[in-house]
Amino acid sequence: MTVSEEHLVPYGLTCEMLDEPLGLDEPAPRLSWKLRSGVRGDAQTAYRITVALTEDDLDTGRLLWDTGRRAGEDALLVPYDGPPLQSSTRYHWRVAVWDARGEQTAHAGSWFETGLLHPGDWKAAWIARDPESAPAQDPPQDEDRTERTRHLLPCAHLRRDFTVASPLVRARAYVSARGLYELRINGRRVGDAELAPGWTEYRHRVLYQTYDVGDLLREGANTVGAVLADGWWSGFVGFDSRRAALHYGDAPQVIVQLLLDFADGSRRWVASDGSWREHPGPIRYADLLMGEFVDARDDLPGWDEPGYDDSAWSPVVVAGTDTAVLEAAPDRSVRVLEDLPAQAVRRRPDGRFIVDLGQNMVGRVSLTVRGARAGQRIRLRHAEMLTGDGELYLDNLRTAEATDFYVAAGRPVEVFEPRFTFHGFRYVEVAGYPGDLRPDDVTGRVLHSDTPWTGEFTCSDETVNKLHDNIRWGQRGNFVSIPTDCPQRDERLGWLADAQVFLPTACRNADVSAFFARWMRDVVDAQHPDGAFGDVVPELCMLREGAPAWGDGGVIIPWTLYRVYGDRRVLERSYPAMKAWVDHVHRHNPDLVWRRRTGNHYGDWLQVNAETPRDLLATAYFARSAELVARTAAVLGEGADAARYEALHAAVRDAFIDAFVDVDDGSVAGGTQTGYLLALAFGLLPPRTVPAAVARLAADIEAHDRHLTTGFVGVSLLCPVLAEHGRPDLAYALLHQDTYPSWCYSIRHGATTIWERWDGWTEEGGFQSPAMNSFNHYSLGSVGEWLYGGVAGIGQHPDSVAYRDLLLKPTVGGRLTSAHARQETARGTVECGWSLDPGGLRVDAVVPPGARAALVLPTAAPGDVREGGEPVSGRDDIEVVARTGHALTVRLGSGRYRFTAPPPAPVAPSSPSTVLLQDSPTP
Ligand code: RAM
Repeated sequence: MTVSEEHLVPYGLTCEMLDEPLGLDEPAPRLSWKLRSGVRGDAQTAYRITVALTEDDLDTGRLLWDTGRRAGEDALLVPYDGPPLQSSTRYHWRVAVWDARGEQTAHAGSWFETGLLHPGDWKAAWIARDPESAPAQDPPQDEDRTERTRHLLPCAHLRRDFTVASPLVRARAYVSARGLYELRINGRRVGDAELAPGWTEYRHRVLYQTYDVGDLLREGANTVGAVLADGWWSGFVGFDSRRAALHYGDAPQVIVQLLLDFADGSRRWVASDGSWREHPGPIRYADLLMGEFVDARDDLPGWDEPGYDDSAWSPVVVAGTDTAVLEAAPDRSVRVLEDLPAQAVRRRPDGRFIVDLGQNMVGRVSLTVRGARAGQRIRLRHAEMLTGDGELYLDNLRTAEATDFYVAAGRPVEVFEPRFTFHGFRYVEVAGYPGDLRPDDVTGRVLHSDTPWTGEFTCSDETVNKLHDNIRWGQRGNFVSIPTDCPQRDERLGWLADAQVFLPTACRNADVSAFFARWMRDVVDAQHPDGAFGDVVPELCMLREGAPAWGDGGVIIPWTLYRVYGDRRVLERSYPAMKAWVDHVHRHNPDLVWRRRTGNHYGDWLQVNAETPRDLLATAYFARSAELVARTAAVLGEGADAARYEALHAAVRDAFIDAFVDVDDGSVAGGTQTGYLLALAFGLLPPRTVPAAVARLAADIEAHDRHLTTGFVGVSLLCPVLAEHGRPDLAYALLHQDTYPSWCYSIRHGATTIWERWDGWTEEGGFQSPAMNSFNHYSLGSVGEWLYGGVAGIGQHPDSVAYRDLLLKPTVGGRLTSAHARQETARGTVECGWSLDPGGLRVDAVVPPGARAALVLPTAAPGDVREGGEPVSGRDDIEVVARTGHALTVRLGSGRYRFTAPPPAPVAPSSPSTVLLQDSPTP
């Protein structure tokens, strides 16, 4: 329908937070749309959703479900409530909206498709290479095999031929693996998912992907094939020096089911079973940590096409028929989402080349090889950093070998790109390359979970922009199927604290709703029977109960997803587990100071000589989790629970004050920045104590010559707490600081990602201990949230959900002369930005239909504020709600606004700290 963009228009339609999802298995999938309108103050006043089997049916009114005209602003996650959905069926849906005048202005349509909803829908069996079958290849004798790679087995290629006897109207492939798979049909790769089916808590769920394969099949002879690698199922995972065999299985398996719908209305399944045949092929081994070894002389030309002679291949074995563990992937796959050209190639005296991609990235390289002789062996090693003499710095990879081998087939031009491994690197060493390696021969293929970018931040300071860029690279590199801590060494685990501190930043940058909601299912399922969440999920290597701030991720993450995306279902599904966690902590700490059952208590991990008392940190988190469980209970209508956990929250807060706070002088035990930050951010102090505590926090930062000392736990709170409590000057001082320890210190020394440790590399000490020193960790990048929320000023009211009640509060300060953020929220586009120029201050804001905003405009002359060139008072589109000496607060409905005002008075670093601390020095 063509409509004027002037009026209310729905766009960005999603089902289960995905755009046109293929193969969902939610029985009541939720439909959402965003809104835009050129009319100020516009809002949706009613909507109507219709669902049918075809678009024609939507037009002609042959509907399966029709909400009728429903009054209200709802546009988010409206659950389908029509007749039960059928398996493997596409449903078309349409939403029509009525605007603020009550007129129907536009409609938009989309579709979703169901997967295999019922256990009986799976006809396929898990198949695998027969461990008894004679190896079709000589046992590995490659001199480059190491102790760890010696026992890795070739990637099985599995195939079968089949005939399509009559015209098809539709074909689907449902595929999964215990391991990693690549599906092939008639010589072509199916889909572009990488590392599929992804990593989940395999004991509870293995995901399957759905592909539309209609274009790949033809009438007559067809072939389906799969290549199978160990991946997380049976490869090396984490830092145990053993293979994952002990965690999951000892060899990979695949399950494939093709659905063929014929023009005559009949249907046929082609399913993996004992009739498939198997052969090793060119991939001698592939392992996520160790790397991939391809011998192109063993290529199997035509193996995935009809007419191939597989008589020398071995029969597969049926490894199982258990399909209950299979769930439709509810989020987007890992994909190659960017290519990086090599920036420079340096030849070493011995003929090796060191390639610089200019960016610490995650993925692998594509290497073009020209004129190699058959059997020529090329070795690729990967590293994040170089040593002083220009060689790869490999020590921090620990036991991860991150080494790929390619043995050339001897063709004039060959391209090597490993398929079942990934590395974290900026530099690649290429050894054994024939002739001269040119930058054009190497491309960095960046892969990560496809979580669409939704946020933009930019400001007038290039170092701050670089920090933002580095934060985003940390997000890319560590959202690989699960949120990991690091992508390079033998770890790459789903640490809960890292995830919870970074999640607010992640949600600003990208739509991580489906990605995190899916991971939360695993967090819940991995909960220990007594209620403890783990430190890492999927749970392996670290089997103890979660530490304070780590286990609490199980409470904080679903709450954050609800606040940002309005995902109530993730709250409902996590709620019993959230409660059980708080009950577990409470049961073992009846005196409400969390001292017992603290797991591997990491404290304020990787702080800088400022150890926060661990009981204090733990108790602050106990209070926070109790509070969030209470708020969750209230959202879910569990009134009695809400009261009970609110009482617990209040009691833990009292216990915190008794144990750790001097309410008169504002000191908090230990006197660390993180101690003050936790007390202030989590609302643990009596109001009268707050100013003194802020002053002490500020004094500590000053005492460190305006440097931070925070680790993973405190760092995300620093700038927001300082700015909220009247010290934006200090928040900016820390943001701009570029001597050690600071964010910009790493940038000054060439960082292109966020480092795990403030002192990952220093001028004085060089590299930190290689025992734990990642150069691609997102935790210390949790300041990204403040760039959007504080610097540019996009926030929401504490009770607001999915940016319904915006709080736009730009923070003019630091070295900046402008800052601007744009966020595609679940409701639509939100923008806030400011610039200082000789004419004064300009503030731009965009509020989507259905949202409203309070905008706090910092200016020395609130009486002189104008919008669109006109004064703001007496207007019906802008309500002035407060005027103080240095700010004007206005309330806005939807629309695009441009305010101009005299600039704010320079922020005088307020001095209560000085006054106070003369009387009572810091402890
Ligand atoms: C290391 C990593 C990780 C952190 C744990 C406690 O393995 O730094 O990010 O969460 O320690």
